[in-house]
Amino acid sequence: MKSIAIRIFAAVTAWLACSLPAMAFEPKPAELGFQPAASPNMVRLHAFHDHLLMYIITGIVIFVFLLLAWVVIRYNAKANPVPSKTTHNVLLEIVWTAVPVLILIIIAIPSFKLLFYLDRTQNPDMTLKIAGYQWGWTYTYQLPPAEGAAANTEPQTLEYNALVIRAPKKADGTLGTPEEDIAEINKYIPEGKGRRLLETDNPIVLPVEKNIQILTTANDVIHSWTIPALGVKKDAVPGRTNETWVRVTEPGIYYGQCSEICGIDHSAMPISLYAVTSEEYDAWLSCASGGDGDPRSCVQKLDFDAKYRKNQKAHEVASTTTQPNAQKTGASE
Ligand SMILES: [Cu+2]
Repeated sequence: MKSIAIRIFAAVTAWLACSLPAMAFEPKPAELGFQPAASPNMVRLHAFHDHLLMYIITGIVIFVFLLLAWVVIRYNAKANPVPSKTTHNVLLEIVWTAVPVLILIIIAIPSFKLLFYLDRTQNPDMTLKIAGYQWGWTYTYQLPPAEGAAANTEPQTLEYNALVIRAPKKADGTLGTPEEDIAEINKYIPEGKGRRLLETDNPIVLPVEKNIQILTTANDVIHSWTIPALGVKKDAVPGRTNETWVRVTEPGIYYGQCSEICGIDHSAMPISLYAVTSEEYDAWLSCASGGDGDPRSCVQKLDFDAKYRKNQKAHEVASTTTQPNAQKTGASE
């Protein structure tokens, strides 16, 4: 009887999981918490924040607030005209040293466990190499070995740049209006569903449910490759290779940004990622590496937008066109 109930429950859960709409993992207006988690990395970060840090922070805030209120009310000049001259209290001093140390230890143990978990994956299914530069990202994929290739053949790679999509700069160096940016994005992504300042000309495409090793580096200054919903944030440092990993659990569109203040166009190096099924990923990789098109046109050819942006709302543009977005840019470009 019990096993039938479990089977029914499993079937319903599986059905619900399959019918979940492919969604876009993106920032929303007036958001307070994290974006929904879409990787085991982010699930653990959520748990660490929600089930440990939040309780400790809330307790400390309430305690300090009550302590302050007590001091203000009980020991102000009117209520306590003759103040005590006490200077030391051994017990109190031990307590206010030991308790914070204890709190830090309680935080440190799960925190280190989490850091090691996020550090690397033992069994990567694939590797994505990421290089940051002013102002964009270079992605390198390793291609599967050609049939009949010798074991010691150097693996072929697919390498491309991803740059923010926005309206071309005016002759006087000013940027376009939000509407002009959207018009530019609409050339790549149909139905106004592209996100301003978050879309790149060539997106990343990754398969879901695979352990992906991520290696970051940079060509000029320090950048940081970050996708909030995946719980990935890794500094990209010139002359150094940093490692992390991710396993995307939900198909959909993911957005991130460079998270290291890296110069004048720091805000113009977003990250856009399509997480697709393994079969779709293979089709995209062979299209993009086989000379059938660039990474974006292969996304269009394979109709990822129709499938993965189905439930994404069209971009809303502020009604005013006089918004002074015409920021002057530096002479270095
Ligand atoms: Cu950067």
